[in-house]
Amino acid sequence: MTLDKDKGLEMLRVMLMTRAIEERLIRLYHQGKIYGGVYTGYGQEATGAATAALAGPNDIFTPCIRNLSAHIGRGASAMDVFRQWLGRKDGPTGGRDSNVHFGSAENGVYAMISHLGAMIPVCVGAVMGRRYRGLDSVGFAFIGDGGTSTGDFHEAVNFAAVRDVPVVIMIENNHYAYSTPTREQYRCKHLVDRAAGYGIEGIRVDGNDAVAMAEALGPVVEDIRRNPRPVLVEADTMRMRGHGEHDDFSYVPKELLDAYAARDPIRLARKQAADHGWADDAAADALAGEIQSVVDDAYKAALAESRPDASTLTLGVYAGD
Ligand SMILES: Cc1ncc(C[n+]2csc(CCOP(=O)(O)OP(=O)(O)O)c2C)c(N)n1
Repeated sequence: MTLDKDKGLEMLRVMLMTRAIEERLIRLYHQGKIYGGVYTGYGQEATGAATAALAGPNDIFTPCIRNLSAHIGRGASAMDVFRQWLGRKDGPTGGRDSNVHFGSAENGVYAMISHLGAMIPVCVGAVMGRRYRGLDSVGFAFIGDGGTSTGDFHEAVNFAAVRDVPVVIMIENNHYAYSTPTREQYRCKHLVDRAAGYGIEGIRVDGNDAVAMAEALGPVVEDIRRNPRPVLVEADTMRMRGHGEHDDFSYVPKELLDAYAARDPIRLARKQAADHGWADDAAADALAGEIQSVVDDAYKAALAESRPDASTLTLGVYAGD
């Protein structure tokens, strides 16, 4: 599959937007303006950008904590994200949550819950529901290397396999599950080797190269949309910051970080854009500048907004409130 200029530039936009938002969230966290932790997908922006570029309007996404780019790729704005993290009343969760647990029914993005693996069966079930209604939906379920050790992961992948549910189960292998390295997580060579055990196809991709990933997965997504079945994808990537901003990640060898810094997803996307003739350096700089000003305006505007009024605390607990 060869990507066109629109898709190529859209992926670059999504990654630049995600990076600019997360850089600001990190600062807001260190300024004490965000309650609780801040978890980012810094260095992992390509997976969400590539999958969103391949998805259709009826598709379902269940992102995890590293997948802000999937939210952005499906239509979330910088304002949505800052309102959410700052707990503002007009944010996606109305200020009830000030963390990653937000989604958008309109965009087909389900708000994650924290229990690792638990969103995969949700994604599988949601796609089945839409398929029963005659829609052409495909699911995109994200999980980390650590999350693949859960029972929910196994149950959901096996169930999707025997029911032929078209879901892309995207394992982002970023080398660490908090401080647990992959050598203490699994014994197979690659996580994607497990696909054979489920009787499904497995594909290993460079998780930092959005263009290469979209080119590799594009035909697969089209095929499972027509001939429904799940596919297991392992994206090789790296968590470039701590588990959350409270974590100094001193347990990660510097050489590993250096190796992946040289393959930063945005750097690769810019190179691909230049090589394909979609955007030269000046055009990519201009795009980054425009995005930065959108992000700067959004966080300032969100900071100026109010939190929900305490008297509304019990509203929305039951449907119809
Ligand atoms: C079932 C379950 N066990 C433990 C946790 C606590 N926990 C949250 S994130 C995390 C590490 C996740 O690692 P991984 O799946 O590799 O994703 P990454 O953070 O590297 O993206 C753990 C242990 C949890 N949320 N759910």
